[in-house]
Amino acid sequence: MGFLEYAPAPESRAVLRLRDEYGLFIDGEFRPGSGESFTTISPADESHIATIASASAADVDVAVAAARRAFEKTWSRMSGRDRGKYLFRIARLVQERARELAVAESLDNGKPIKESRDVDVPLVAAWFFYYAGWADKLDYAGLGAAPRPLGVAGQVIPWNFPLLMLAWKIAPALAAGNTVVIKPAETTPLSALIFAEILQQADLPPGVVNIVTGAGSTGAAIVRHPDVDKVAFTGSTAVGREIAKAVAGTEKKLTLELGGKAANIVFDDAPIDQAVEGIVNGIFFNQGHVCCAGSRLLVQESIHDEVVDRLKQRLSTLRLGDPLDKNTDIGAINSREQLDRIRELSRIGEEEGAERWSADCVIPDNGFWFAPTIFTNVQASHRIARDEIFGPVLSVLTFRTPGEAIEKANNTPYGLSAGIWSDKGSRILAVADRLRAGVVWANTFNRFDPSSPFGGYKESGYGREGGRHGLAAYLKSASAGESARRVEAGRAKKGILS
Ligand code: TAP
Repeated sequence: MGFLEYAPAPESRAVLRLRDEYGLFIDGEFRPGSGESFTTISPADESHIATIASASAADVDVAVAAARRAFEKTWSRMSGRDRGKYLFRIARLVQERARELAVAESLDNGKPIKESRDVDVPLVAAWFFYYAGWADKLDYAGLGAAPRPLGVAGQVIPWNFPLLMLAWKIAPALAAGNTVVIKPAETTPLSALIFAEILQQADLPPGVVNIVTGAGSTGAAIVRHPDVDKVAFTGSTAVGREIAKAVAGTEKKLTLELGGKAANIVFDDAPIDQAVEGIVNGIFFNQGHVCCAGSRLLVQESIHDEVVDRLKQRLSTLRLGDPLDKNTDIGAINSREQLDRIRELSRIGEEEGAERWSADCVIPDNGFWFAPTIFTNVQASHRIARDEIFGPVLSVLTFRTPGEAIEKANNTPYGLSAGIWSDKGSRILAVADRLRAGVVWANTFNRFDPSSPFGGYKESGYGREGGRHGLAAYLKSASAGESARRVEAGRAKKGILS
């Protein structure tokens, strides 16, 4: 242990009230699944956490039927004000059980507790609070008076932000009056199942939210179910493509939030210390398992050496280890499969001629770990500059002029996010305007807010989540007759004669 080394500061697991087994959450209660159960493990030490039920196509059918009943009998008939009350209640319960949710998330996913505690869970509550506020104001969502919910939403989410992605999906769907069947990822079902308990605590009417755990085939059964009106998917571009094909030609509405390979552009007039922090946050937050991660650093040639040197110094101070330790900066990689992919792409990076540097940290004996890594001397044609690695690996490229930076930044099949670091506001605006990315951060990175729309261009998907735009994905405009009746009723209420 070195000079002024941090003492261990583990968050207690005692706050968790884990069950040995979790069933499917359908129609307001937990019930067994008819598929083969699976185990969820801690990626930090491969220890068993709980046994999880798996939903077959028949179970998905039961869940969709429950969602349909709830949609027709209760949820779509309830006033927006009352729906909002349930959402506020859920938000407050998330806050009350925040510590437990953060511990569960770090245990099951491997992310550092300081991130699940300070970022994921507060944002989950914020998402529910935000959309609770919208539930009785849908007339102002920009879709005309009295927009209608779509019906049953089938939602499939990934493992990198398990609870936050669930909130991004469920909160707007419910605010708009839809009911939900959602599948968390196979490696991270735990926080969704604790969330199911919160729904029971909130007395949400049965069937409004159904949580079905299982593998990709469970997701495919949801997406293909004929009684699902809306499909919302977050995950890889490959699976997104399959889903787009499955939904094509049906009446289903679709939003896809897929992968990314964001450019983080640092100009020579940028405040370097801030930029270095932003680069670290951009790619090493959540072990780089972030769709909008700043995985390609585009740095102006004149400051390349200085930035890379400072980055290496900074990375040498990051602490990798126990996700439940409050001092941990870099947690575990979520699964062996993901670790293999990161290793393989890094091996290819070296083979293609890029120069690899990894922080010198002690890797625990068990579990899945990867030291923060930087590749310099990267060419735009290298796989590590094109493929999404989805891990703590940064590819550094250089540029000389703003035009070259823009060209290189846009030279990707993706278009989810980008970052610009510069002292000049005019340059930031001019460059941002020409970047083909759904979100562009300036002198910061990886900032999320429920009121701000998020989504991609090109192979990063289509549709927006967050803000008023996020509601549009779960609503349809009222018919002309319905709008006219509504206006008439409003006039009558105010005593205006037509
Ligand atoms: P995927 O393998 O695509 O899995 C995502 C979800 O889809 C999981 O629940 C998965 O189930 C399920 N699934 C797998 N095959 C399916 C099929 N044929 N039909 C329906 N569902 C299926 O992605 P991942 O590895 O979990 O997540 C990483 C990817 O997600 C990255 O590319 C990342 O960029 C992207 N991502 C994007 C965003 C946004 S907002 N754009 C946010 C987070 C992540 P199993 O887990 O059981 O396999």
